[in-house]
Amino acid sequence: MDNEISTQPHGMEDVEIQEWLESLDSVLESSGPEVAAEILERLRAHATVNGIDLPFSANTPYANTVPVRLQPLFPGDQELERRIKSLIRWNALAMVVRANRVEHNIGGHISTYASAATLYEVGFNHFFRARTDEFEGDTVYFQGHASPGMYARAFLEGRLSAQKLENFRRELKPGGGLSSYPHPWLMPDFWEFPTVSMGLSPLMAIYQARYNRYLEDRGMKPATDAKVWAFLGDGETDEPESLGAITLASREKLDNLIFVINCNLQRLDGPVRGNGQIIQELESAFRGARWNVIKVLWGSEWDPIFERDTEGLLVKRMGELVDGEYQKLVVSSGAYVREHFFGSDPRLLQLVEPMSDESLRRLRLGGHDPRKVYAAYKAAVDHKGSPTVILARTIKGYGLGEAGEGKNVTHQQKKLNEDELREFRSRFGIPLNDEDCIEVPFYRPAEDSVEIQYLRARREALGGYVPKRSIRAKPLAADHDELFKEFLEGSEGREVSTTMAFVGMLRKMLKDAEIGKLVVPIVPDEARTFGMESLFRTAGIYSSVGQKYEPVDVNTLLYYKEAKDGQILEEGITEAGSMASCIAAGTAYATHGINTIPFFIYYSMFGFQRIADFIWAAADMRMRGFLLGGTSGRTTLAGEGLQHQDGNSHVLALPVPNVKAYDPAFAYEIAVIIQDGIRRMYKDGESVLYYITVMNEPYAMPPMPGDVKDGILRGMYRFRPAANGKAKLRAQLFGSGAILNEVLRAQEILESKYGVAADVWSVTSYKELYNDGIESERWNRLHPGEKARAPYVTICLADAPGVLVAASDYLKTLPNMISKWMPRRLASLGTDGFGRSEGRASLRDFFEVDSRFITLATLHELFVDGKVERSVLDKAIKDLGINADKPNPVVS
Ligand SMILES: Cc1ncc(C[n+]2csc(CCOP(=O)(O)OP(=O)(O)O)c2C)c(N)n1
Ligand SMILES: [Mg+2]
Repeated sequence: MDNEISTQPHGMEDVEIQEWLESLDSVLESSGPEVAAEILERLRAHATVNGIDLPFSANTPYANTVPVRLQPLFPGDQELERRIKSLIRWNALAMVVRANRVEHNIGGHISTYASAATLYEVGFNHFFRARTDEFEGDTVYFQGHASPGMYARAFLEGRLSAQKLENFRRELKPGGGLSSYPHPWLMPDFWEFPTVSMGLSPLMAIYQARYNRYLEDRGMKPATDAKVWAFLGDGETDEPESLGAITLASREKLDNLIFVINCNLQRLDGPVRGNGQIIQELESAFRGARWNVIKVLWGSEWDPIFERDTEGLLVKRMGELVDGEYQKLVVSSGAYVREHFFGSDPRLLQLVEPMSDESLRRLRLGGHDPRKVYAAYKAAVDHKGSPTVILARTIKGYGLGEAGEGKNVTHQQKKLNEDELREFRSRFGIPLNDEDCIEVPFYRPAEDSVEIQYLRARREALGGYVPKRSIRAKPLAADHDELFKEFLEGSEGREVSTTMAFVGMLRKMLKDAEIGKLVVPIVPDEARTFGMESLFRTAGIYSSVGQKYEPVDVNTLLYYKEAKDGQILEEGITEAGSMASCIAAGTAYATHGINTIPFFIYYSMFGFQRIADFIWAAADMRMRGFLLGGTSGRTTLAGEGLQHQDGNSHVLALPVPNVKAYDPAFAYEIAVIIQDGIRRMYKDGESVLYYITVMNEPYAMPPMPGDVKDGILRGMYRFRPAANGKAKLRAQLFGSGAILNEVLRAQEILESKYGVAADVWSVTSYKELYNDGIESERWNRLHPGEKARAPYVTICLADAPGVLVAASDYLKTLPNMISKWMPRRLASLGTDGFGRSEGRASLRDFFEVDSRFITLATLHELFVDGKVERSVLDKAIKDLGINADKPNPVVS
């Protein structure tokens, strides 16, 4: 094991080792730890120079990082805090047990909080500062599965009623209940951060801490010593997102960030690292990433044993055991511990000779000892220059005894039998008699009890209650008509893409008096792809250290300008990290009381497809802001092939209820959507966010054809009616994004070559149309006696004659899902299938979405209706140059 401290290397005499240790001790005593560290460093260098190949290890011994002599005095009333914690333990357990008695299998977790209670209570009583008018407060990400403990505490604090606790996981009961996990969507006055999809919260916490610095560096909030605390499980660290950004945290010197990893050595199925040591593994990962690592492994009961052990035998022994063995030890008798742990060396046995078996059994782990946890937290908040991770050893299901303590099944434990309940009650001294306790009532001491008084006083001293969510930003005032006006006027023939149009709007928004400072452009190393490099110079790229080098392109107009007050978050190649920044920015209206407006622009294929779970969490968190899917459209993004060309994201946006998804074709549509989005989110305070796809095909942007704003926002409007409304052959064509141009070309071909007069509609949002349609259906079903409501699609097409054909750069399912509210059959063209590395024209031929295929689809619909002859179709296929035997893109 690489953390061993060997006492007898290669036959070396104990006495020699002893001398070295003693001289180090004396340096430590006379000159302090810095000098001792300096000497060791010099020794290491000296050894290297002399050819000694020192093995690399990022580990320290398997011992507490804060030595007893540096342990601060515990400032609280330990006995009272223990009693309060016991009551919270009881109520947290009661909540889950009761819920599962009422409704079998409703779920809930007992053992996670049971293991973490001390970690939280020390935080609540001494560290977590609430948000107040004077102080922004600490930000705490609670481990999702520990939520019963947070509810139980809020119950003691008088913030949640017994009724609410009774309805844990039964939120739809009269009077409301409590959500299973932290969900701001469901409990918007309580929870701030959804944490239960494991791995998301550690990454979000890192970017939150970084965003706090960004706001400070840009002068948008005062610099404070507020901390971001993230509580996570040791099993959770296997999620790639958990450790995925830890080097950003150290690079940015985020000493406002503290991770607390509850190392109970277990996850759901069993041990996290039965054959290894998760704590040492995490220590080396975090130390390697230059975090400040504080291990809290052993409780105070161990201190005298360590003190007796002058040879370092104990710490050596501790480093030898694998986690599977440790898991067994913590649930074993004192005699077993003596034999199997201390029994490996007679000298170790001697160390614990004076101790009874019972006192050996009672040797606590560090994470269950408030004094040790306090010492670690204090060291963490005082630490400067890097983020801190606390690795705290605990027992999963602590206190559950036979009902699950340390057992592999404990994660799933939701029911306790009568004996187990009585035992738990007795162990934690809950004042309930044998009879009452098996009913598992919630227990709250009287308001004037010392427990409640103490708990309240502690929270008062720390500024109020945590967690608590409130919207602290004032709504925006302006309408921004002036700002967006120019984009309604078209490009006067100049060919621009919708991406360029958007960047133009962004540039203008950045200069606006009201929102200019609030706009936060976020890009994952793709700004040049989107033509945003001009913003580098004007807005600057945020860097906490400014720019320490002269950029290679300094002599150019658009040089790469990094600045401490830079506005752009250029995150590098991390969509997950960029999304986490976007979330921090888009929830700052609550977290900081600042209406920052994120515009996160990325390669659309790497958005919903890659980081959908973060977007889901953002939606739960009531994030406000804009996601921009750049280079979107499976046939519009040419050349890039199957892994880049996005025909999916609008389908993947469907499930997120409060995401408004738009596939605009023209600059004015984007302007209308963004202006309205800012109003809805930042003026009217709606909990929605926007997904807008922008494309890279340049074409002339037309002016807005009359007042079609309402249609743009609701999902469709007639863009260009047929020239000859009296023609016999009629059609309605629907297009979205860049494919609308293909539809317009088809309109011309149909009119000039086939005598078909077609109206062209721009469909800006199939999702909006779909939601409106299902809402009308639902209302009609529930109100059969009242005048039926018609979906917006139906209203739009009420008098629209002819056959119906839709084409987009996305899956055919989008138009299909609204077709039932259309007056007649719909033919849908779309880009189902894998993309290809090809040019735009070939791609549109391959996916059958170009003007020729739209023309053919229209003629075919007319043929099916008996309006044109077969021969017209045959001729059209020939004239349009369509290969009828081409491969089917869906399956090729
Ligand atoms: C992404 C994700 N995958 C799986 C789960 C299901 N799950 C919930 S708790 C849990 C085990 C948690 O173990 P650990 O992180 O060690 O936390 P502990 O309860 O031991 O403190 C799992 C697998 C989840 N919530 N999220
Ligand atoms: Mg665990």
